[in-house]
Amino acid sequence: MKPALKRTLMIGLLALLLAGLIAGCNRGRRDETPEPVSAEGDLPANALQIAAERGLTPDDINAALKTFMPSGQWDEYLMFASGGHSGNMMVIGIPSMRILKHIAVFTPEAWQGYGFGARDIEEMLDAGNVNGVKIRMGDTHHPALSETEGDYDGQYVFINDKASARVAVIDLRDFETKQIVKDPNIISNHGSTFVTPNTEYVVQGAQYATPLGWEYAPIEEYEEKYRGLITLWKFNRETGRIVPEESFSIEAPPYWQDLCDAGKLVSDGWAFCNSFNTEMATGGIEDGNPPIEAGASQRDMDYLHIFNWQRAEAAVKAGKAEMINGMAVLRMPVAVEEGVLYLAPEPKSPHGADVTPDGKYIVVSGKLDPHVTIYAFDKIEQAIAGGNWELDPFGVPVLNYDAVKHAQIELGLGPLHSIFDDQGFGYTSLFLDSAVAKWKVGDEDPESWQMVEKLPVQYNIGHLTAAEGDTVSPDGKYVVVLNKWSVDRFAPVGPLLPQNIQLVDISDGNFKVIYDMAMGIGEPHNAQIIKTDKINAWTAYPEVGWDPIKQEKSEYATLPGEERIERNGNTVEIFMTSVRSHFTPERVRVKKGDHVIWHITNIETAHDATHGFQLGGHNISLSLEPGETVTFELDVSNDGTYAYYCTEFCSALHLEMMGYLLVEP
Ligand code: CUK
Ligand code: CUA
Repeated sequence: MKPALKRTLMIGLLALLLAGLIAGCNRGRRDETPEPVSAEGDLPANALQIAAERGLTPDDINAALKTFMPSGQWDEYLMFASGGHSGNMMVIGIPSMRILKHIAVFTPEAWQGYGFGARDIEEMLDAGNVNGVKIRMGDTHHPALSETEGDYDGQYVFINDKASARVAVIDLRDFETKQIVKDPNIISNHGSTFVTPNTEYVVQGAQYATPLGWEYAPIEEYEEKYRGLITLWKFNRETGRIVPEESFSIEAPPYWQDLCDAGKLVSDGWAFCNSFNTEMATGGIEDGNPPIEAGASQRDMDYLHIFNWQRAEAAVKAGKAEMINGMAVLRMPVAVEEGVLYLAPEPKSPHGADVTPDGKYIVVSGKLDPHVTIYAFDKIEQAIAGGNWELDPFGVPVLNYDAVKHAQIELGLGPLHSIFDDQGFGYTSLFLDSAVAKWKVGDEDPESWQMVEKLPVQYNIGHLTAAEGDTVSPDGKYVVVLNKWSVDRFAPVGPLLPQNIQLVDISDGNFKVIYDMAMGIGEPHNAQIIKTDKINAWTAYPEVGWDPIKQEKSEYATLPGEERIERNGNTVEIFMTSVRSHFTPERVRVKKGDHVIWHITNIETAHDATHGFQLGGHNISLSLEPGETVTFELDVSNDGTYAYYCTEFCSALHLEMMGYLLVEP
């Protein structure tokens, strides 16, 4: 037997042994449930004493009992929260509020080997570059779980980057980002991402208007040249990718489009985006104009954008779109002609637009109006059919407000976003009041829409979310409020404070905060909460030698015994394996000036047997999850002696899991 093969076999055996040991002690959920307490109250004798010593109130004890997760037990729900200007996404267990994962999306993240050398990931991130500028940050706002018939299906999650108008696709088999697409015609998005009920499209509304393609135009020509945009990114569920060639945009007036929501059930085929700054203020305080925030808040009404994506799709297929910077765009006059785009007045500087679970009503919150305004979808249809509109300065029909407005509920100051439970209640965040308003979702009778009660939260709530709360069948049980300020809620950590994410118990008529969670790694804007058992995540990649970006076996997969170093002129290609506690080969010799292509396959298949790889002095950090093959490339411009080593404490001999890169002068 060749020594190399013999060594490989020995290492393989050792790995199997260790894998067995680990699998034996790691069965996931708690499998031997000790006898639970009985309802008659056989609590440990010191329970009340502990509570008294800690100064806990009965409410505190109740909250602790509802959120405590026994060791080894799984949370009932997973919350996908945006990470704001961290550019990433978080996965948080509910009700424990434990952070389970920080998913790297737009911003490099060394722990996950994301954006530090891995070639496929660099290529994916580069697809989001703008005009040749390498973009390695983002501002994520609205995660959207994929849906089937208006219900979360647990397959994918999407999220936007507001700063550069990009959208990312994350596959929930491995919770990793697979694709980033850049809108070629806008530079900021905000009404993004929202999916249509069968994830046919990922909806993206723009925000700050620019000329299409963000080319230069004097700001004095704002009304003529600047435009808003709504993009429908076509999603292919089989390939798990957005298909830009089948995607299209709808040109809109240069109002600042804000949040969007897709219609569902009766309103399927339609989508709704509100807007602000229909004043078309552009600032210029230097030139004696009102400041932007005042200029953009002068009118009593802004416009809800109501658009039919199915008609838009048909018009694009009929060749009525214009190609602009490689994207099919339905220009405004065509969109109006085809019955694709309408507006409806909405009070005043609105923020959230949320469709009720039955798809019959659209709830709009005006930041500067104490009400939420409810539009009835059937009234919108009637107004459209009856031509009950006037034209805005861009020729877009503005439906008669009184004809489409169904009800208003006075909730309090600064209403932003709304979400729903399973008992027929809506919940709206009140930013200025620092409170959540609970209200009755009514019916055809406008008087049936009623305020119920208010809950103070700490402080300045932005979004709120509920268990499956924006699907056709909300679960109730929990509302999570995502507060912007935490001020005095946590021990001091310097001037930059965490946000305060609070869990609210809404089960059985409750309406109480039961957990404060400091979010110290980003500012979550929106979040969505899905039942944990809808997620079918892999524990290891399906085959050893897996390429997670292509989701198929890699052409560079290297199995034990196939490790080698090949030289071709100045190019050196390394085929390496990793297994507890060993990289093969252990010595890599190259010459200064060589181009190195380095493939590493983690040949482990055991649950959690991840290795990391960092190479000092070269900015290389990889995560090698069980079965994964990763490639990085390097121009070795400095001679010297470098250590590479495993960064995950994977075994007792983890510190020995290393090797030398020897660069000869
Ligand atoms: S936004 Cu941040 S609180 Cu981007 Cu949906 Cu309202
Ligand atoms: Cu592999 Cu540590």
